[in-house]
Amino acid sequence: MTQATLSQDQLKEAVAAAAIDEVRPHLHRDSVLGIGTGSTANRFIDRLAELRHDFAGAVASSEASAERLRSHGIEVFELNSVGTVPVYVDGADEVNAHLHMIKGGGAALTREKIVAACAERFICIADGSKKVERLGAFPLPVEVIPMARSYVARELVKLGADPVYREGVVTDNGNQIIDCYDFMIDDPLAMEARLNAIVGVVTNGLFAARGADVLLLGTAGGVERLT
Ligand code: ABF
Repeated sequence: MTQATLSQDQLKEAVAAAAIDEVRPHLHRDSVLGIGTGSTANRFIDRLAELRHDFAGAVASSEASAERLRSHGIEVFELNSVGTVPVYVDGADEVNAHLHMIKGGGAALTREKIVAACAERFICIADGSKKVERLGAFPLPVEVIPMARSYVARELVKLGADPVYREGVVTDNGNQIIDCYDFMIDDPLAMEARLNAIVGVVTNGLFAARGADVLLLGTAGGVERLT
């Protein structure tokens, strides 16, 4: 098969496989790995299952990933019972050349950000469609305390976003999601801090203050490794 015929699914498989090689040096009897959420992370979980006897277990950024890990016989730990996490592997909705990301399309952004904060190393796995010059074509998710939703939406309009309530979605933390459309982001670091300062915002999907350390990007030419 030529590289040009690789589907998005095959690119996700390729980066999941590459991520296994990336985490291998971190596998030992006591290590607890950080595991993300989404279809690319799921492929990584499925591959990790073969190595389940080589490490202690995992912390997960969502209930869905925790369930998948357990289904493979991988023990899932509470983050509070674990010290630092040597490595965290997760997908992204968009990633730029600085390895800043938009995440949270799957509504798991807060837990993802917490696990990322605890991780010594963040490995982002993504197919080539996720790489962008400027973040923002993908609607930026903001997790809000439910009673603050309208207030936060008004503040987001002042910042230039077109906020849309993601109806019917309740996060693993019992909160709601507002997606910011038409919101091109020139300075991800500054905007991440600005959004976090709005009262009622739990967190936002910009991962710039703590971006990825390594990006494994699935492209027609193979898996690119960017740092
Ligand atoms: C998580 O899963 C999220 O932060 C992001 O929204 C999503 C990416 O999903 P996929 O790998 O299915 O494209 O990593």
